[in-house]
Amino acid sequence: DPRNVPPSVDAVIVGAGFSGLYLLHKLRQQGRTAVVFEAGAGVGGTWYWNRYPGARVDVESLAYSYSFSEDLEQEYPWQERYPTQPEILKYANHVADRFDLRKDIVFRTRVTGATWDDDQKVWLVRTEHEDAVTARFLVMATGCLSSPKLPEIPGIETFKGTSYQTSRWPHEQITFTGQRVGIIGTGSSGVQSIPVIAETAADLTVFQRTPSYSLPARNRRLRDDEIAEMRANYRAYRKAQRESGAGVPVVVPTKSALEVTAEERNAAFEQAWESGSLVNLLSTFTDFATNQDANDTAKAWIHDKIRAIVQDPQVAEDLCPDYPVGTKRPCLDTDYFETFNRPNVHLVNLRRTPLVEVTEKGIRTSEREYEFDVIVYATGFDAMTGALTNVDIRGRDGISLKETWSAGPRTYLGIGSAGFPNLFMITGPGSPSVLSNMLVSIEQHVDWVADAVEHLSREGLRTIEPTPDAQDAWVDHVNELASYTLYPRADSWYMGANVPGKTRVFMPYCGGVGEYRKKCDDVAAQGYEGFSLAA
Ligand code: NA7
Repeated sequence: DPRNVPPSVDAVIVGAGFSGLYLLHKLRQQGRTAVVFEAGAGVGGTWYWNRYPGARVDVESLAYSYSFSEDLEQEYPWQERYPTQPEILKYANHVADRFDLRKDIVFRTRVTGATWDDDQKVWLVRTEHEDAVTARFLVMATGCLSSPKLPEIPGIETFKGTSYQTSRWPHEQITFTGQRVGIIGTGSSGVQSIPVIAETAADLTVFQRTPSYSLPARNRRLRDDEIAEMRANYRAYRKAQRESGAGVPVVVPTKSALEVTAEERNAAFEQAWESGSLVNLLSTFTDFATNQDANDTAKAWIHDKIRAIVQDPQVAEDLCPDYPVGTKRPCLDTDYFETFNRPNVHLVNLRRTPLVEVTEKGIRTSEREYEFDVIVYATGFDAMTGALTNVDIRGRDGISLKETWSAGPRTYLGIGSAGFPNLFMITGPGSPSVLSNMLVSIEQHVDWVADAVEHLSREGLRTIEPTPDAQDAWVDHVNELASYTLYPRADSWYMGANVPGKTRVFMPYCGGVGEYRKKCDDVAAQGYEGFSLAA
């Protein structure tokens, strides 16, 4: 891994996850020069960092994979329905090797700032190692859930035992045998790791602020026949993915949850529960995401499931979420609720007894102190904007992206932001991103960005930048769509509600990846309508 930092390139790409890898490949195919800066020591982004026990994707492998190379699609030997983090990381490494990407990636290098030079029409990009690179384009391929956050309680550094963060998990094998473990956080990372940690820990105490809706994943090894069938139909399947709502084709619902009998409704929920697929649950009925009464039927049904699994009635009640189903990111699990029946697992409801501090010995709530050998923080991310605003990005006239977004992110299509010429975001706020199969959204954005770059070059143009009017209209549209849904009713990271002081605004575009793609394609077809292009 010799550091090979060119002084000047067509594009600086920040991040060597699935976005950065594909964009590098794509730009190279166009004959352009690019360098990728990656903070980690390897490729994979999210899947490089999130190595906690039980980490898995919750979209099926055959769908959560690149479609740009038919050879890759036909040859890659996926093992599991929902692959583990090591299997996904192996895939990312395979792609990096297969397309010879590493030679243009500079590892262990965090980008700290980027300043637009309006005379030269270039970005000057700086890194933590004092590299300085000029680039015509700056592409933030930094991921949506990549800037970790710890709980905002005092004393975290005083703990004398061992602390781990799920999103910064050590590379060596960690064992919990004989140890007293406390874990804070019950989002996907908590829900996936708790059952695995519980298997070996002497004792596991789960600190829960908000319970999650979770479905059994019914993970298993893929069968040869289903792989063969997918490979035979991949083109049609990929097309269906791109036209779908969430990047995973589903049977589109036709009925309201309120127009069918209770039996019919329960049968539909049961089928979704048995299928081990989140999108199946979220698409049982037409009005699931928009009508509280419709949503309440699913909520009550899932509460009954939890009560049927969890033996202690108080623990079961504490595990039942109160917000509408789907308004916070639901989880897929393996034996999550069952784990609370183990004698070595305890649940602390932080709504009753809030966290007060971390002490030398463990964790103190308003009720008492708990002593641990290990504390695990599964406390999530400064989602969607954190990785963008952590870099000191200065656009036209030195304006700061962070300051410009202080009242919430403002983008056009989630791809660009007014005042920041030649800056592209892959799956930025205002795009479907986290409401979709990320691979589908990533490929669509990368293709769109590469086409835009090609267009500029063909037309002899140097800059592209959203107009303030187009951006205002897009932000309004994204907000309006969200206002038709139940999403704003939950304190979710979609709303920025998990980060104290962050402005509450629903960040992703919730109109579906199919509609969104059409809009992006139309914009390009109209000569990049809503962007100003200049020589
Ligand atoms: P999430 O989903 O943001 O979960 C973080 C969890 O940590 C969640 O239960 C939080 O409770 C909890 N949390 C965060 N801060 C605190 C404090 N201060 N006190 C107590 N509890 C706290 O992150 P994940 O890593 O699990 O999953 C992220 C995404 O990755 C997931 O949605 C999938 O898309 C993949 P809260 O809900 O905020 O009350």
